[in-house]
Amino acid sequence: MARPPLTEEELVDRYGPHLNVQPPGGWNAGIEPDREVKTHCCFCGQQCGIILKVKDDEVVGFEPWYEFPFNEGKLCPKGVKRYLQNAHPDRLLHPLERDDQHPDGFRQVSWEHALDRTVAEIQRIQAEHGPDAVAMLSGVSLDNEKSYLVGKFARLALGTANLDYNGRLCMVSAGAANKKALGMDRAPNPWSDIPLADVVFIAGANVAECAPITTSYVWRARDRGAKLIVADPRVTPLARTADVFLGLRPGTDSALMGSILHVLIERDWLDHDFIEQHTLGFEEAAAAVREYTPAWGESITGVPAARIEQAAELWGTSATGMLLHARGIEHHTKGVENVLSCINLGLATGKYGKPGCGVSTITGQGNGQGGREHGHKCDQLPGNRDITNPEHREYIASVWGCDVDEIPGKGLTAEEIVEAIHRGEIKGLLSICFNPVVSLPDTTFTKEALDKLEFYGVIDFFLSETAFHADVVLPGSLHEEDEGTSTNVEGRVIKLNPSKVPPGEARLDWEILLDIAQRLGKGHYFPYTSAKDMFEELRVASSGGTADYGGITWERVEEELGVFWPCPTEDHPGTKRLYEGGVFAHPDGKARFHGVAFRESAEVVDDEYPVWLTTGRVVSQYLSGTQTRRIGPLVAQYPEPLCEIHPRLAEQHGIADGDLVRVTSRRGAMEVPAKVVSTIRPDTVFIPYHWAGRQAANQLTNRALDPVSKIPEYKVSAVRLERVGPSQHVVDQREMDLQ
Ligand SMILES: Nc1nc2c(c(=O)[nH]1)N[C@H]1C(S)=C(S)[C@@H](COP(=O)(O)OP(=O)(O)OC[C@H]3O[C@@H](n4cnc5c(=O)[nH]c(N)nc54)[C@H](O)[C@@H]3O)O[C@H]1N2
Ligand SMILES: Nc1nc2c(c(=O)[nH]1)N[C@H]1C(S)=C(S)[C@@H](COP(=O)(O)OP(=O)(O)OC[C@H]3O[C@@H](n4cnc5c(=O)[nH]c(N)nc54)[C@H](O)[C@@H]3O)O[C@H]1N2
Ligand code: SF4
Ligand SMILES: [Mo]
Repeated sequence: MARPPLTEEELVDRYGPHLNVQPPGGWNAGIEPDREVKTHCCFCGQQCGIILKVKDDEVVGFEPWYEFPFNEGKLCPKGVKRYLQNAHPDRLLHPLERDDQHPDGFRQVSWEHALDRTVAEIQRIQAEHGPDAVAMLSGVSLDNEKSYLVGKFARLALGTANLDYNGRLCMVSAGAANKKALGMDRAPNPWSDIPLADVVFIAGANVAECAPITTSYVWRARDRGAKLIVADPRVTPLARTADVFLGLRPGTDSALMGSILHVLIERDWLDHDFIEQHTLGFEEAAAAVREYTPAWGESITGVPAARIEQAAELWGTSATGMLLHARGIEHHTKGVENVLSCINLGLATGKYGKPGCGVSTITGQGNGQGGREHGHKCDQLPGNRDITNPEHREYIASVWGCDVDEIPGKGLTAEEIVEAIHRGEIKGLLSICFNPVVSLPDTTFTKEALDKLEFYGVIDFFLSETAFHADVVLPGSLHEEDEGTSTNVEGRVIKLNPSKVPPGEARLDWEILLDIAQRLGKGHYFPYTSAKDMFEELRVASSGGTADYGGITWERVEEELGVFWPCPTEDHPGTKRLYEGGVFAHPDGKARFHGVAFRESAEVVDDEYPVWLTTGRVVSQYLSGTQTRRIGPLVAQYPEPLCEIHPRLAEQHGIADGDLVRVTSRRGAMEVPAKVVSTIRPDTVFIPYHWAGRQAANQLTNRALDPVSKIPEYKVSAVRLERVGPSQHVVDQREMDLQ
């Protein structure tokens, strides 16, 4: 039986007064705002338009922004409640320094002291161990301006090669595959193309909970009669309405897509003209799937052969079609291959460069798109340039006014940085907008690594579980306190407007970085007085790159309600749909097929660990939860992680709904209440990962990485289950937050 929702009293009782359960002044208090600010939601990559109501320099509520074309006023529960993190009692208001004698573990210090200590430690470590012994980790909840700044800051102020970002846990498999196959890394379509598709194929994306606004685009296609195919080990809310549901075993997407390609070829549901004129490598892709009959596909994926044929027929015989994928196919040691196998289906049937046609990745974090273009990544320079390409380096050196040799080479990726810290090779770390203790696989390993650091500085607005391992915590800015641009799931650049100033002694993130650069003696490279100065430089730095923002101005973005890149000049309208006329972004204009052979995940089930574990999200919580676990109504909706188990698997283990279950993998174990549901495969369990400490799903996950993208395999681990007893609430949430 489902548990009744917690009352407000129960919530405060259980989670403590640090939880914001009410807006200032109470619900619907009818507060008259002083100002209304048109901006965008701080959470996912949909970047919905929203109007924030501001009174006395506090955000006190929101209004729908109906004119913004992407969401037309619609918001999901997180967008509606996001303003409650504002004025939160946990907000960091002063710099902190580790103090093991202090009851909180930290003492309050002056900015002067915090910055001096940070810079002194960076300089000491670099003098003793070389520049790359200090690494930086960053995140793409940061806007384009800050993403650009961090890329330049790490290379020129810190002088380290070892900069990477949390998109490494998110978008990189899609990014690598898009670049390999199509020459450019962006969804090929504006979302207004979705309603024009005759078939919508959703692979490894829980659209209704994780890209909620995209649901309305799918409904519009359905209203026109479009068919829906969904591939997921769980019958997600949208999958319940699918014409063809492909309930595959986790980690078998390339086998599924390979079998579909096999059928397309066998039945000749191919666009031969398109293949001939606009692509290379079809033979190689066809050869790889020669043996992948639907019967073989069934034996690997568990999806009945007849359904594989049905999916192939719908995709192959529809005049238009869009395939949307997300982390369900990308969080794998073969994440890049999985995406390439989807792109093969699009190319084989000519579904590119036309209205209602395309294979698109659904971006994750707020600026998951823009943040992966402007030099945040360990191998990248602005405009999606390559840090190992001499011409690209020369160009960026000319924009930055530095010697080309001052720009370090390619560095380590996020998980590799943590491994190098664990090995003792990297000794100092600065992080902004990243919570690796909760979000990286194998929590124990991550914590061990962080505790080996000689110096760790964190910039955040809450004391995240990771910040708790820091030596110095610098209080940065919340989304609504800064100004800049972000790039949504469609490649549409949008404008974020400030509602208030940071409280207490908290400062804008970019001002903190500029101060550190100044103290490191590199201030001359960062002569900015506003975020707009950084955007103007980003425009020049990205010009001529594949992600070209040269013609985009803040003013245009506001006036046009978003501008799509590439947009090389101010009189260029921006590019909504890529690859029109079958012209791809490789120098010869042709797309590449790839031969994709199925291989197993890094870890497979066996007698000791006989159950597949996959992890992901729920609608009311966001990422590592630092923000949404502090917003009362969102916590009320889903207060703690639950383990989804099929009734048959539950019965085998004597588990009833609500019972506490111990889930054990080779990395660790956790105890979590069971949610017995018939919407999951009987050989698989699912745990959302938004919680910390003993409630963290990443205690169980595997550090195995995709060899190309270096994304961790969050979607496949082998576990065993044991019933512990009837449900109980294991620990106090406050204790959790601090572990
Ligand atoms: N509510 C909410 N929304 C979010 C976020 C959030 O934290 N909360 N985060 C944002 C971010 S950063 C991201 S990356 C996106 C993620 O968005 P999604 O990728 O849609 O979300 P996930 O829950 O990680 O995984 C999606 C689906 O993959 C399925 N899956 C698991 N294993 C496999 C597999 O092997 N193959 C296939 N085909 N499917 C599999 C899961 O059952 C799940 O339904 O969401 C964004 N939006
Ligand atoms: N098991 C499992 N693990 C996963 C996933 C999964 O599906 N399963 N998904 C992975 C994915 S797709 C992602 S994207 C990652 C996300 O993992 P993280 O990036 O670690 O998660 P966030 O919650 O975004 O952490 C961001 C931190 O930055 C802070 N922050 C947010 N905005 C700002 C800002 O503007 N300025 C500053 N200074 N700080 C800010 C927040 O308070 C928070 O502490 O998790 C990954 N981990
Ligand atoms: S769909 Fe994403 S951007 Fe829109 S309101 Fe929800 S979390 Fe915010
Ligand atoms: Mo993500």
